[in-house]
Amino acid sequence: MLIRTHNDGLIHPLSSEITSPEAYATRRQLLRQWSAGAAAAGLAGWSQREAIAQSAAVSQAVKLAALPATQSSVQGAMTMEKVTSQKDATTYNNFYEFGVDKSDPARNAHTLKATPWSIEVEGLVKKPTRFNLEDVMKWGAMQERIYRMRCVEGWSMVIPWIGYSMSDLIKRVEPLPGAKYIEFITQVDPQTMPGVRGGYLDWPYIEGLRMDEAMHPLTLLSFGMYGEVLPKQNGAPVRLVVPWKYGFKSGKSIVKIRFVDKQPMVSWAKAAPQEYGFYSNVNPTVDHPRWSQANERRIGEGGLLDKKRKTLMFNGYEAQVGSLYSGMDLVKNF
Ligand SMILES: Nc1nc2c(c(=O)[nH]1)N[C@H]1C(S)=C(S)[C@@H](COP(=O)(O)O)O[C@H]1N2
Ligand SMILES: [Mo]
Repeated sequence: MLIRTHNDGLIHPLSSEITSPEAYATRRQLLRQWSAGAAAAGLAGWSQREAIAQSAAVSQAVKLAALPATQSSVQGAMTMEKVTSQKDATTYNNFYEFGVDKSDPARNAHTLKATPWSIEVEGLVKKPTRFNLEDVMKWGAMQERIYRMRCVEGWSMVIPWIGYSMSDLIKRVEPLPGAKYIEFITQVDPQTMPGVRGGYLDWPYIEGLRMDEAMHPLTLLSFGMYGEVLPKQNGAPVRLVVPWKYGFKSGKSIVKIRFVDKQPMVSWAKAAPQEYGFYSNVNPTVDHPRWSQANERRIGEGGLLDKKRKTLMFNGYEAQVGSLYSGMDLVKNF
């Protein structure tokens, strides 16, 4: 794979436009290439694999398949802000299943077994079914979307995701009228996820959205980033991306989607209910109990000493999503 650096200007070419022509192929071929890449990595000797793991650049070491996409026309989906470097986006991560340090996922996530993969759709839907990832990938047209992402810890990035609106999946599985919320349950495997043995959270990692939030066109079911399939440390092979909420709402490596009638208990609210609520909308006026949420540090803009940016209401997506919360007390519903 060519390692492409996104341009630094205000206009971002579509990742697929700068992909070599031979990288275009059907999704089935892409998935085959992808698993072949993973297998080749598996054949490498122990010491070599250790070296790869230590390099904190696993995503570059394991060749990732291109994931063609068209530019999104969804309102607000293509921010013109400078895109974070692919290196930063793939080496500074939160994925507690692989450890709690920012560098742990890039170092440890190579053990994640991302293929074969299936997603179980259960609860209040017409016909609960387990689907193969390859089939789910065909339920929507792959689009590139450049989203601002803001972690609850106070840092942010701009990432060119690839995927389709979650609403495409929801319509496809036909929720019953009683379905008011969706629970997203992610992979938990102590054999391949060293952090799971660490007991930081009550596994599996679970996230949730209200049905109208999940149906919002900006809510993305993501299969790739930077023109390629998702690196493991970023939640391969499929994750949620909800750009107006703190980063933790964007659950990685989803294995189950459950339609429910009551607000689900989600991992971070369960772990620290006084600090994390169900909604977790980015809101510069509602502080975390232990720190302000008024500002953020954009990764790649010069480190800890760099001047901070002001955090925007709903992470800058207020025009698109503000109406979902009209009349709600956002201090109470944090
Ligand atoms: N399964 C799982 N998903 C997760 C997390 C996690 O620990 N486990 N961390 C969340 C947090 S706190 C953030 S900020 C984002 C980070 O996504 P990125 O590493 O792709 O930027 O993933 C979210 N999704
Ligand atoms: Mo986060």
